[in-house]
Amino acid sequence: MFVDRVEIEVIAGNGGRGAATFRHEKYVPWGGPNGGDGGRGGSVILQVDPHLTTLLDFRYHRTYRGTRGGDGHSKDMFGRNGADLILKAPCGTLVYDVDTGNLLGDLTDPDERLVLAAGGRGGRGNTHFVSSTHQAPKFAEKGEPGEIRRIRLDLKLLADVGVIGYPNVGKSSLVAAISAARPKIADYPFTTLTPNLGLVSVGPLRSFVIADIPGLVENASEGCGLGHQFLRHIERTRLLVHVLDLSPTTGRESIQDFKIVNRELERYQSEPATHLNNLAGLPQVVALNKIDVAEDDRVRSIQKRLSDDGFQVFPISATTHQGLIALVYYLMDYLDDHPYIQPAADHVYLTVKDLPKRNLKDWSAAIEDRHRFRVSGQGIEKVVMMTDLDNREALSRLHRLFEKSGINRKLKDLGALDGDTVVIRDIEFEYYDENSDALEQ
Ligand SMILES: Nc1nc2c(ncn2[C@@H]2O[C@H](COP(=O)(O)OP(=O)(O)OP(=O)(O)O)[C@@H](O)[C@H]2O)c(=O)[nH]1
Ligand SMILES: [Mg+2]
Repeated sequence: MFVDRVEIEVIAGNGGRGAATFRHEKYVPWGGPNGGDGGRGGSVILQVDPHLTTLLDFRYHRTYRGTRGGDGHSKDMFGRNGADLILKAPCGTLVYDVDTGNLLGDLTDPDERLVLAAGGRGGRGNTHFVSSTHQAPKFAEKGEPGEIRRIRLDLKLLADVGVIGYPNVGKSSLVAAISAARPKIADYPFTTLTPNLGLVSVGPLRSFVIADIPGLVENASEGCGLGHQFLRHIERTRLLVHVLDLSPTTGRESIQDFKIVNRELERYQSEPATHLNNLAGLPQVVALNKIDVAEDDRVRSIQKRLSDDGFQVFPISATTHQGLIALVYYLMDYLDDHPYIQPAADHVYLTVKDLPKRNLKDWSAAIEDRHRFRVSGQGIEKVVMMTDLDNREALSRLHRLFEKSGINRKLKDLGALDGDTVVIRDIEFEYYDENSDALEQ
């Protein structure tokens, strides 16, 4: 089965907890703090596996998690880092953030990697919280939560040459005759239901990848036949081979078919709109197939007609292999003369690392209800989630931070009264005026 679009959820591992421990030495009953940091949570990473040609594996499993980081220990021992989860995808996989619509990356090189969700940092042990006024902090940080993201994987196969044409004209037969691929071939339309890739070797050193897709019929853009859905897989090719059937038994007019297919290419809209090729603008060569059973006069007249229109035309037979060498060498030479140029991106490629840094100053406070306020902001939410709220010292440190960052002042301006509820993420705090020391007790 061929799957070229999936949506998954990726959840990176949380960082491990920092330790809040103290040295125990002989004759030193209460040594200094020695709590080690928690380990980093495992990230979820997508990596290209050049042997894959489909996203099928993602069909059966929708949520992927990195491992949690280990907790820190006493004696300054750090927790173990969580294992990264490496997911494999074929070359040509475009990665989108479902919620923002941003293109996060376009994986085109073998073994290329992209972090889909970064693991959380480990919580710091209590050694980090020593200050001149506070020599023995009895608290440590909890680990940073791992990133959670909804991701769409969108495969657009990478091939050098695309084979197009009306159904049953011999597209798959051509690919089978010149490459090692063994696509299904049969004497009825829509034998090919999903794209096939074949590697064509030209002499000992040169080769190119050819893609065979299902046939196109009139009004494919409106969903007739198999519609336009597979055309995206030839968007990244550099040239197309348009196959026409010249056998007398089809009862079809080859030039007519040629026009129909080209009209459908013009109607094709890349979705989502990308910087990739406009199919109608790709160079085309024409393969007049089945010449083993065609009338010579007809071959000559169609060849002349299309040559006059400026096309390179190759009379061939995928069955007897007549004319294939000339076609293959032409394609190879064309590709050598027209190297693939990564199109200028009209998208911002954002990797997780490029995402805006979480800023403690970047928060907002709003009234949710009469006695209920919400404070949001990635930085402040993260600090709250990493604070061990059961620990009084840790809590008072958090309270000082609310004070220092101006959050308390803002809440007061919004009309917060003692005893009101302040929500950060899903954690509720009780508001007290900054002059009150209720939280510091
Ligand atoms: N005589 C003759 N028959 C051919 C030649 N090439 C293909 N055929 C026959 O044409 C029929 C269709 O071939 P396919 O290769 O399946 O055609 P296709 O264009 O891939 O068809 P779809 O995938 O259905 O669009 C098969 O019966 C082939 O054996 C040829 O050069 N000569
Ligand atoms: Mg076919």
